[in-house]
Amino acid sequence: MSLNHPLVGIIMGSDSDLPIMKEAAETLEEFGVSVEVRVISAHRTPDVALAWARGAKGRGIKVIIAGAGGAAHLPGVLAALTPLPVIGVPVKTSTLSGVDSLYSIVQMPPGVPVATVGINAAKNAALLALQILALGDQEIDAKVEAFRQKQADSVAQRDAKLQEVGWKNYAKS
Ligand code: RP5
Repeated sequence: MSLNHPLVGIIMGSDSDLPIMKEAAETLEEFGVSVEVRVISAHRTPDVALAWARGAKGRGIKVIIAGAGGAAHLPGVLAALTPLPVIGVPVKTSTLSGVDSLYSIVQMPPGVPVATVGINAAKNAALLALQILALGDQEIDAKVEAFRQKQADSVAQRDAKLQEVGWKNYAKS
Protein backbone atom coordinates (compact mmCIF):
# COMPACT_ATOMS: atom_id res chain seq x y z
CA MET A 1 0.00 0.00 0.00
CA SER A 2 1.52 3.36 -0.97
CA LEU A 3 1.61 5.87 1.87
CA ASN A 4 2.27 8.79 -0.49
CA HIS A 5 -1.19 9.26 -1.88
CA PRO A 6 -4.09 10.01 0.48
CA LEU A 7 -5.45 6.87 2.14
CA VAL A 8 -7.80 8.69 4.49
CA GLY A 9 -10.32 11.36 3.61
CA ILE A 10 -11.02 13.81 6.43
CA ILE A 11 -14.23 15.66 5.69
CA MET A 12 -15.82 18.31 7.85
CA GLY A 13 -19.05 20.22 7.51
CA SER A 14 -17.49 23.63 8.17
CA ASP A 15 -14.08 25.16 8.63
CA SER A 16 -15.22 25.87 12.20
CA ASP A 17 -14.73 22.10 12.75
CA LEU A 18 -11.03 22.31 11.81
CA PRO A 19 -9.65 23.03 15.31
CA ILE A 20 -11.02 19.60 16.31
CA MET A 21 -10.59 17.72 13.03
CA LYS A 22 -6.96 18.79 12.61
CA GLU A 23 -6.11 16.37 15.44
CA ALA A 24 -7.08 13.51 13.11
CA ALA A 25 -4.92 14.88 10.29
CA GLU A 26 -1.97 15.45 12.63
CA THR A 27 -2.18 11.94 14.08
CA LEU A 28 -2.38 10.26 10.68
CA GLU A 29 0.53 12.29 9.33
CA GLU A 30 2.58 11.43 12.43
CA PHE A 31 2.10 7.79 11.38
CA GLY A 32 3.19 8.64 7.84
CA VAL A 33 -0.27 8.32 6.31
CA SER A 34 -1.29 10.98 3.78
CA VAL A 35 -4.69 12.56 4.15
CA GLU A 36 -7.09 14.49 1.97
CA VAL A 37 -8.74 17.22 4.06
CA ARG A 38 -11.90 18.89 2.76
CA VAL A 39 -14.71 21.14 3.94
CA ILE A 40 -17.84 19.66 2.39
CA SER A 41 -21.32 20.19 3.77
CA ALA A 42 -24.07 17.63 3.34
CA HIS A 43 -26.71 20.35 3.32
CA ARG A 44 -24.87 23.40 1.92
CA THR A 45 -22.90 21.59 -0.81
CA PRO A 46 -24.78 18.30 -1.31
CA ASP A 47 -23.62 17.91 -4.93
CA VAL A 48 -19.97 18.15 -3.88
CA ALA A 49 -20.59 15.64 -1.07
CA LEU A 50 -22.11 13.21 -3.54
CA ALA A 51 -19.34 13.57 -6.12
CA TRP A 52 -16.57 13.30 -3.52
CA ALA A 53 -18.02 10.21 -1.84
CA ARG A 54 -18.76 8.46 -5.14
CA GLY A 55 -15.18 8.99 -6.33
CA ALA A 56 -13.33 8.30 -3.08
CA LYS A 57 -12.80 4.55 -3.45
CA GLY A 58 -11.64 4.87 -7.06
CA ARG A 59 -9.05 7.45 -6.02
CA GLY A 60 -7.53 5.04 -3.49
CA ILE A 61 -9.10 6.38 -0.30
CA LYS A 62 -9.51 3.49 2.17
CA VAL A 63 -11.19 5.09 5.17
CA ILE A 64 -13.26 8.24 5.64
CA ILE A 65 -13.33 10.33 8.81
CA ALA A 66 -16.25 12.75 8.82
CA GLY A 67 -16.81 15.38 11.49
CA ALA A 68 -19.83 17.60 11.93
CA GLY A 69 -21.81 19.40 14.56
CA GLY A 70 -25.50 19.94 15.27
CA ALA A 71 -27.84 17.97 13.01
CA ALA A 72 -24.74 16.16 11.90
CA HIS A 73 -25.86 14.15 8.90
CA LEU A 74 -22.56 14.40 6.97
CA PRO A 75 -21.05 11.06 8.09
CA GLY A 76 -24.29 9.19 7.37
CA VAL A 77 -24.71 10.81 3.97
CA LEU A 78 -21.14 9.93 2.97
CA ALA A 79 -21.61 6.37 4.28
CA ALA A 80 -24.73 6.04 2.13
CA LEU A 81 -22.74 6.96 -0.97
CA THR A 82 -19.67 4.72 -0.61
CA PRO A 83 -18.83 1.20 0.63
CA LEU A 84 -15.73 2.59 2.39
CA PRO A 85 -15.76 2.53 6.21
CA VAL A 86 -16.85 5.87 7.64
CA ILE A 87 -15.84 7.04 11.12
CA GLY A 88 -17.99 9.85 12.47
CA VAL A 89 -16.70 12.53 14.82
CA PRO A 90 -19.46 14.39 16.67
CA VAL A 91 -18.23 17.97 17.05
CA LYS A 92 -19.13 19.80 20.26
CA THR A 93 -21.70 22.54 19.80
CA SER A 94 -22.38 25.63 21.89
CA THR A 95 -26.11 24.94 22.13
CA LEU A 96 -26.31 21.26 23.13
CA SER A 97 -22.64 20.54 23.89
CA GLY A 98 -22.31 18.03 21.07
CA VAL A 99 -24.97 15.63 22.35
CA ASP A 100 -26.97 16.68 19.29
CA SER A 101 -24.02 15.79 17.04
CA LEU A 102 -23.44 12.49 18.85
CA TYR A 103 -27.03 11.33 18.59
CA SER A 104 -27.24 12.42 14.95
CA ILE A 105 -24.18 10.38 14.01
CA VAL A 106 -24.37 7.32 16.25
CA GLN A 107 -27.98 6.29 15.65
CA MET A 108 -27.71 5.13 12.04
CA PRO A 109 -30.56 2.81 11.10
CA PRO A 110 -29.56 -0.76 10.09
CA GLY A 111 -27.85 -1.17 6.72
CA VAL A 112 -25.49 1.81 6.58
CA PRO A 113 -23.14 1.86 9.57
CA VAL A 114 -21.09 4.79 10.80
CA ALA A 115 -18.43 3.93 13.40
CA THR A 116 -18.86 6.75 15.89
CA VAL A 117 -16.22 8.01 18.29
CA GLY A 118 -16.75 10.31 21.26
CA ILE A 119 -17.57 14.02 21.13
CA ASN A 120 -14.53 15.86 19.69
CA ALA A 121 -12.59 12.56 19.67
CA ALA A 122 -10.86 13.18 16.34
CA LYS A 123 -7.62 11.57 17.55
CA ASN A 124 -9.43 8.33 18.32
CA ALA A 125 -11.00 8.47 14.86
CA ALA A 126 -7.49 8.63 13.38
CA LEU A 127 -6.28 5.74 15.54
CA LEU A 128 -9.26 3.62 14.48
CA ALA A 129 -8.55 4.49 10.83
CA LEU A 130 -4.93 3.40 11.35
CA GLN A 131 -6.06 0.08 12.85
CA ILE A 132 -8.29 -0.52 9.81
CA LEU A 133 -5.42 0.33 7.44
CA ALA A 134 -3.05 -1.87 9.48
CA LEU A 135 -5.06 -4.97 8.56
CA GLY A 136 -3.61 -4.73 5.05
CA ASP A 137 -0.33 -2.94 5.67
CA GLN A 138 2.55 -4.31 7.74
CA GLU A 139 4.29 -0.94 8.00
CA ILE A 140 1.26 0.75 9.54
CA ASP A 141 0.63 -2.33 11.68
CA ALA A 142 4.14 -2.06 13.16
CA LYS A 143 3.62 1.65 13.87
CA VAL A 144 0.30 0.97 15.63
CA GLU A 145 1.96 -1.77 17.72
CA ALA A 146 4.81 0.61 18.64
CA PHE A 147 2.33 3.34 19.60
CA ARG A 148 0.44 0.93 21.88
CA GLN A 149 3.69 -0.22 23.49
CA LYS A 150 4.84 3.36 24.11
CA GLN A 151 1.46 4.18 25.65
CA ALA A 152 1.60 1.10 27.90
CA ASP A 153 5.19 1.93 28.94
CA SER A 154 4.09 5.44 29.91
CA VAL A 155 1.31 4.10 32.17
CA ALA A 156 3.70 1.55 33.72
CA GLN A 157 6.26 4.28 34.46
CA ARG A 158 3.65 6.43 36.18
CA ASP A 159 2.39 3.47 38.21
CA ALA A 160 5.95 2.61 39.27
CA LYS A 161 6.41 6.19 40.46
CA LEU A 162 3.08 6.03 42.32
CA GLN A 163 4.18 2.83 44.09
CA GLU A 164 7.54 4.38 44.93
CA VAL A 165 6.33 7.65 46.49
CA GLY A 166 2.82 6.61 47.61
CA TRP A 167 -0.45 8.03 46.35
CA LYS A 168 -0.55 11.00 48.75
CA ASN A 169 2.84 12.33 47.67
CA TYR A 170 2.07 11.52 44.03
CA ALA A 171 -1.14 13.54 44.23
CA LYS A 172 0.78 16.53 45.61
CA SER A 173 3.48 16.40 42.89
C1 RP5 B 1 -22.22 21.84 10.77
O1 RP5 B 1 -22.69 22.96 11.44
C2 RP5 B 1 -20.73 21.94 10.79
O2 RP5 B 1 -20.18 20.66 10.82
C3 RP5 B 1 -20.42 22.70 12.06
O3 RP5 B 1 -20.03 21.85 13.12
C4 RP5 B 1 -21.75 23.37 12.40
C5 RP5 B 1 -21.64 24.87 12.47
O4 RP5 B 1 -21.32 25.35 11.20
P1 RP5 B 1 -20.86 26.85 10.95
O5 RP5 B 1 -21.58 27.71 11.94
O6 RP5 B 1 -19.38 26.90 11.13
O7 RP5 B 1 -21.25 27.16 9.56
O8 RP5 B 1 -22.67 21.81 9.45
